[in-house]
Amino acid sequence: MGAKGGDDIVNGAESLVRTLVEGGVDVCFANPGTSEMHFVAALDRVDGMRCVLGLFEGVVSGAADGYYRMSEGPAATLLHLGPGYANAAANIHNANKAGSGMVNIVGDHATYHRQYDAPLTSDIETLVRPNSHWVKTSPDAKSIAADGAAAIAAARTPPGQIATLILPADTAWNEGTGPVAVPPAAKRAAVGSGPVEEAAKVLRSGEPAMLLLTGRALRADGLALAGQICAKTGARLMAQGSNARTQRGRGRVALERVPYVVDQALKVLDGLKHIILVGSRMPVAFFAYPDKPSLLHPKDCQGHVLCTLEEEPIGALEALAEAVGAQRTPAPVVNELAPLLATGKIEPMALGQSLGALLPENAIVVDEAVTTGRGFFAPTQAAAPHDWLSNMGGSIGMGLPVATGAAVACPDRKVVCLEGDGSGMYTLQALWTQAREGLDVTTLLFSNRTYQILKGELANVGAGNPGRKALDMLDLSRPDLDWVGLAKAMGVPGAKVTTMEEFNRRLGEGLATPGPYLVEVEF
Ligand SMILES: Cc1ncc(C[n+]2csc(CCOP(=O)(O)OP(=O)(O)O)c2C)c(N)n1
Ligand SMILES: [Mg+2]
Repeated sequence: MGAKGGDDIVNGAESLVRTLVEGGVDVCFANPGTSEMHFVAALDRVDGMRCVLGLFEGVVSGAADGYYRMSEGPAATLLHLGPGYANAAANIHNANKAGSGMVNIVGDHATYHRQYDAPLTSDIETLVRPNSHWVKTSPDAKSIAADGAAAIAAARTPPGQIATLILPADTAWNEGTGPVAVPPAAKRAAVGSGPVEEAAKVLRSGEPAMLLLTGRALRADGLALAGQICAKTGARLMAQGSNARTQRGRGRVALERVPYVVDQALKVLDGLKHIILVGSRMPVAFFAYPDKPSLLHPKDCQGHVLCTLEEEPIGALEALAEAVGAQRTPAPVVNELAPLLATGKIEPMALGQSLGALLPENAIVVDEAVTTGRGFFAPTQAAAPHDWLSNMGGSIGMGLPVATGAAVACPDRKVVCLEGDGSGMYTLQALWTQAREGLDVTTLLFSNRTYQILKGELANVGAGNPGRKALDMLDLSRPDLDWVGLAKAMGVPGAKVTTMEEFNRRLGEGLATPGPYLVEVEF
């Protein structure tokens, strides 16, 4: 069998790349291998595809997640067989929970080569299925473009889906077709009158009620409507514990999140009789703990679905505002001044305060600050308007990659990545991609040299008093990580700070200079 794919014919890989570009998928986060070489070669022959190399597949998939959250269009990923996918899987899990769409292209052995069980052979379909809404192995080169178009359509299905196209090497190098047009994107379904009437009835009853928001409803327009409804009816307003993208800051309706700590969450939700679910589900504890409930709402509290995550929330909130007569009620927006800079010793609330003071207008905040950042919402509430992106799937190592993808999606906006030292070590290669692509990301690396959160969790699960061996599993010292050195080695300048004055200066410096910058916050 002669390998084709010279300049004279359009091979399968090229027909796929053309289909992607013409279908509006013009960014590909990639970590290729031999089976993807024809795809890589096609990049030179097709204009319009921006290809971004990640040096670990978790960077690739996390970047696709951040890209989708900010651009609302899927990026492609290029991954090398089963192991490449497996390395990407944790951040695909996170993206899936975030409702982010992406088109994964996973190379495979040539169809006729699979039977010989060469080293990289594995059952890719089985590996990818749990985190993919759409899976297909392309059977031949003539099918690839059509399969690619179907994958894009699947990825665009609201709120965003994971589509995985497996590309055997011979389907990439044999003669393909022209590009295939992508079917029109599915629209979010409108909510009917039933759920609106039910929610309105609950709100009119005067019983203690709360609107619980997530997903698309957390943009400024949805928040304004929810703010009007709550101001008019006296209902409370909250967001889920984690949310893919929340618009916050001055001029917007502020809201609290359901706390992570079970006892705090139980207290916050105590007394409620009704929760109106706007894209959300009834709140559940992140983990089970002995003698604590999994469900966080009071026993006699009822849930009412106004809309699901897939449905269109703005129309539903408009209809609800009308039904309760809130159209002319002013939404209670934040109009305080941003906080002043904190000084002195570094501690979490001081960091939040200075962050609130310095966040530039329209910043994108990616939050994987874990314990350090748990209280950052309050002091950043009156910061300049910004978007806040959280970890949706609980798999740490999303922060630096999501920030990378968000910066690719929004080159005119400043990205501020809040990163724990433990979480940061999973996917620190993202810093290299930020340097190579000149991405405007300022990373605040919270170097407490521990898995701090797990110290609390050890006690919470009733595991008893930890001894030396157990504590060593939660400790990141011996040796201490040199984050400024790590960043520098990957082409990202940075500085270490040990006081709030230095923090303020260095964060200011990072924000004022284009390109990536890292502040190692030692405390
Ligand atoms: C993929 C994955 N592995 C392990 C964990 C368990 N885990 C949760 S938080 C955490 C440590 C976080 O440490 P760090 O980022 O330093 O946050 P800190 O609590 O110190 O602020 C670990 C290991 C996880 N959530 N995901
Ligand atoms: Mg830590």
